[in-house]
Amino acid sequence: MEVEQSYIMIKPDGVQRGLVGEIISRFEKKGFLLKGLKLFQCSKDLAQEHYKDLKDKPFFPTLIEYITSGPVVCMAWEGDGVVASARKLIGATNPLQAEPGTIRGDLAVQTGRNVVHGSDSPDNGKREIALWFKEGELCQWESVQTPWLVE
Ligand code: YYY
Ligand code: MG
Repeated sequence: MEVEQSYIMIKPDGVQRGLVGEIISRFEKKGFLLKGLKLFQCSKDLAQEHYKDLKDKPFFPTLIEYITSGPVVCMAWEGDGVVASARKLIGATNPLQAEPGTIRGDLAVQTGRNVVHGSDSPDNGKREIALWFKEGELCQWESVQTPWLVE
């Protein structure tokens, strides 16, 4: 069976606020495997494709403006259950409702500046990683930690 992957992205506010190390570290410490990582300035077209399910929402234009307003950090993380677990680590969409201990709960206050994205299903994880990463940008490697993380 294919190993599950999630597309995690530090949004422009997270980069500008110097939260890149802090956010990456939460996924590293949890024990997921980093398969891809880059700092990237995305086009309007790519942002619109990424958020296409939200294109009829009133906040769509400001969301696209925000996501394209500066570089983002694109990441592919792998592991059993990574999609749902990453959503838990990230916390609720509205940072004021996100639990303390989550990334948004600890580091953000507004929905429109909620510092990080995480795929909402394994299928979307696949779709988003294919959208944001080119062929050859993901690394095939094994972590020495794996035997100490999984039986
Ligand atoms: O998956 P998640 O990021 O938690 O929320 P989505 O419902 O997929 O919305 C994507 C993105 O859109 C959200 O992170 C902020 C923005 N947004 C907004 O600006 N205003 C809303 N009322 C809802 C979402
Ligand atoms: Mg979403």
